[in-house]
Amino acid sequence: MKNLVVMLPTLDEEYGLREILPLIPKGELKQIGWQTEVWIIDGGSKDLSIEIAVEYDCEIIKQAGYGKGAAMRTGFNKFIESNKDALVMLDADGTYDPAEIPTFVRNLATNDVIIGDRLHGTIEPGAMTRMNYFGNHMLTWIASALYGISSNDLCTGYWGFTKSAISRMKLNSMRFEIEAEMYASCVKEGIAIKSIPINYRARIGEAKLGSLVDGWIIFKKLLLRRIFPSPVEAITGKGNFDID
Ligand SMILES: Nc1nc2c(ncn2[C@@H]2O[C@H](COP(=O)(O)OP(=O)(O)O)[C@@H](O)[C@H]2O)c(=O)[nH]1
Ligand SMILES: [Mg+2]
Repeated sequence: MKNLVVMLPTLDEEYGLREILPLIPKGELKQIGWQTEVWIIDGGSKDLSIEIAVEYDCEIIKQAGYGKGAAMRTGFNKFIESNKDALVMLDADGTYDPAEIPTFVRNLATNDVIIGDRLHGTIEPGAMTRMNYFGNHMLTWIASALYGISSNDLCTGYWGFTKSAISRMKLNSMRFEIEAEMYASCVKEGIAIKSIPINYRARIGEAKLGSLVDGWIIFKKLLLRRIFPSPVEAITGKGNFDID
């Protein structure tokens, strides 16, 4: 039996967690040879997120620093030190369907990194504002043009990784630019990314991403990593959590 971590960055997602935690298909994963543990990387939730996570036997990890990027790096570090074999991350807000986790895991048998591609999958009505739709396409196009390796959906929050891929990525993002940096780092390290189309649903609860400011930060990160391919200090979450 191999060991899988399902990692959920969480900041006040009681409604999302209530919906998705029961949908994580641990039984189906066991049938295909995977024992699953769910890690909640908590950014200091003040609602009932933690209580719900405890109810569903999740491991609760307090993130270092602030922001989704710092949270993912906290989780990646813990994963590297663990005896687990693969990791699937998805947002805790109900936008991604946990029923698709086994597809990610099956694809990890022959690929190091899998992304859930919303832009060539199904975006349910109301799931993405017009501005976000435009912004996601534009950033994805810019990433492909800058790096010469096509990205299908730069900002997706649904990813699967082998341990080797996570150990090789070098990251220092604090916020929502983390996915762009993961793409850039995979290109730099020569790790191929396979896309699989997924279903993207409307969020449950309140969004934390402010489209314009975060779009700008993502764009700057793409440029920065094109010029300086690795961060100077923080490597996969180790090091400084205060720099931006
Ligand atoms: N641990 C942690 N999670 C966060 C933080 N900010 C956002 N998240 C989580 O990251 C995921 C994506 O956030 P969301 O607001 O939905 O952004 P969007 O989907 O990109 O619009 C959700 O599961 C959030 O709860 C943070 O500072 N810390
Ligand atoms: Mg979301």
